[in-house]
Amino acid sequence: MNIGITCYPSLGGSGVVATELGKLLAERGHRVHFITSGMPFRLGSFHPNIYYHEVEVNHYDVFKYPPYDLTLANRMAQVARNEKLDILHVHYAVPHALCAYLAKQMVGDHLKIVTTLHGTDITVLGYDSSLSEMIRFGIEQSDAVTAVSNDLIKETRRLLQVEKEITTIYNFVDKRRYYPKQVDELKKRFAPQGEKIIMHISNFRPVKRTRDVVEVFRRVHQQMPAKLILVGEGPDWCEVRNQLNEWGLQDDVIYLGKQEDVAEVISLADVMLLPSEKESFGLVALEAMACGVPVVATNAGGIPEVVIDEVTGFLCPIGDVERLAARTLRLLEDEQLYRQFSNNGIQRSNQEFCHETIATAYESLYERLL
Ligand code: GMT
Repeated sequence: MNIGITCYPSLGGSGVVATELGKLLAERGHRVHFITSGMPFRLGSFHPNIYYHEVEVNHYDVFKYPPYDLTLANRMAQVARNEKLDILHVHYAVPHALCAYLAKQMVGDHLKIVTTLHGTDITVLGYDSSLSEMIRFGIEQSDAVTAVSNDLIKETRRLLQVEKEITTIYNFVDKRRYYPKQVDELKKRFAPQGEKIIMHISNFRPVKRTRDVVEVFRRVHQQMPAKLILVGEGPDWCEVRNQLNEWGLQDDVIYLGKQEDVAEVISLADVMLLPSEKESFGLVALEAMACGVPVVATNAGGIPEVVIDEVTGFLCPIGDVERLAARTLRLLEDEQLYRQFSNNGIQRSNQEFCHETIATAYESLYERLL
């Protein structure tokens, strides 16, 4: 098949999933055309079945705002025509589903549109009345719609009153790259006295509740020698840093910023902390499980579909920092429980979220549409 993929190419779970899926489809012999505003950051090395079509927005003085959405739709139509696309798979509804709809109007009905909902495109933007009509329309006009969790489907119906069929296709990890890595030497650099390592990875947006990460770490740190590794950057990053400094914790915090080889980094952690307020799936929780790192998270959104409470980690109510800290300590203090959760996580990620199974699910969906 000739498959077009549009996603946000910079850091973010939806871009990661879209890119990794494209790579798997290319490995399976499909020709994959990325139509994006920049090179998807996890695209990696050259593959003869992968093509990249940049969306370049012109900045004419006459426009107060550069018309990115229209340029994208135009580029989608060009690529669809030139490369004879069968499928245009867009990740994140806004504005991609609507751009794909416009492209289809330009090239004809043979182009099938698949929209994958990822989370904040519904759970945050769905509340925005300046966008919600457009999101609903984009979803309704797609030939097929998938969501990354059952909870996200429920939220889509609740917020947007969408009636269209939506199928859950979970996110995945490529188990050839996500497994417990040998990082003993590296670990000694970050935790030279054998301190336990708590890790948080996110874009530091308010929905991630990064202040709770600090609160939990402070409590754990009072009870045992521990280090906090923070990966990623975003709007709340400064506040987090200030708070950690104010509490005198700065010497036990490592800021890694944005990282590409997350499998290596995650393997450093003893616990992955994800205290989000909203999380349609929680890709980082899955990546942690695959690397044998138990997860302490909130029971927000789709997280319980990924992390099984008391099996692969612990789930706590949103904002309950006392409990999040107590659960983290329990895991770190009980070696047998820790090993059990770690093994359960590896097994669950391999069985339920294996890259092969999920790639086949998307492939079958495309075949059904054609
Ligand atoms: O988490 C974010 O803010 C980034 C966002 C994105 O668009 O990349 O992530 C969403 O999609 C990921 C991939 O499907 C999911 O794993 C995240 O749970 C989801 N984020 C939220 O729902 C907040």
